[in-house]
Amino acid sequence: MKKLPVSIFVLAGLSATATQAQQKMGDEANSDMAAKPAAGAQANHVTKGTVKKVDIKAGVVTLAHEPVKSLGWPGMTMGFKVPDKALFDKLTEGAQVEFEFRQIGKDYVIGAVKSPGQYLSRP
Ligand SMILES: [Cu+2]
Repeated sequence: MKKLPVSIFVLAGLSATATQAQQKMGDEANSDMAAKPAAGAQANHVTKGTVKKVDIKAGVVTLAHEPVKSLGWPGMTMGFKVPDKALFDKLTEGAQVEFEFRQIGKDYVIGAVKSPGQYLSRP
C-alpha cells in the first residue's frame, strides 16, 4: 500500500519535467534566460488589451491590458517585448487584441496575438 503514493509522485514529477523541456525547446532564442528555475517563470499568461503604442524597431508594444489572474495583476498599461516582428501586423495602435505572454527574466514577452473582433464577426 505504501508504494502507491510514491509512484504517483514520481509520475507527476516526470510529466512536469517533460513539460519544462518542451517549453525550453520552443524558446531557443531565450534559452539562457529560460534556463532559470524560478517557479512559474515559464508559464503562459493570457489576457486582452488595447494597443496604445508600437515601437517595431525596439520590438516593444505598450498595452492597456485587463487583469491577469494567473499573475495576480490588476489591469494596467505597460510595455511588452515582441520578438516575433510578424505579430506587429495585429499589434496596431488602437487595436483590441487577446494575447499570450510569458515572463522571461525581468521581461514580459508576447508569444501569440489574436484579434477578438476577428472571431466575433464570424457566423
Ligand atoms: Cu501589466
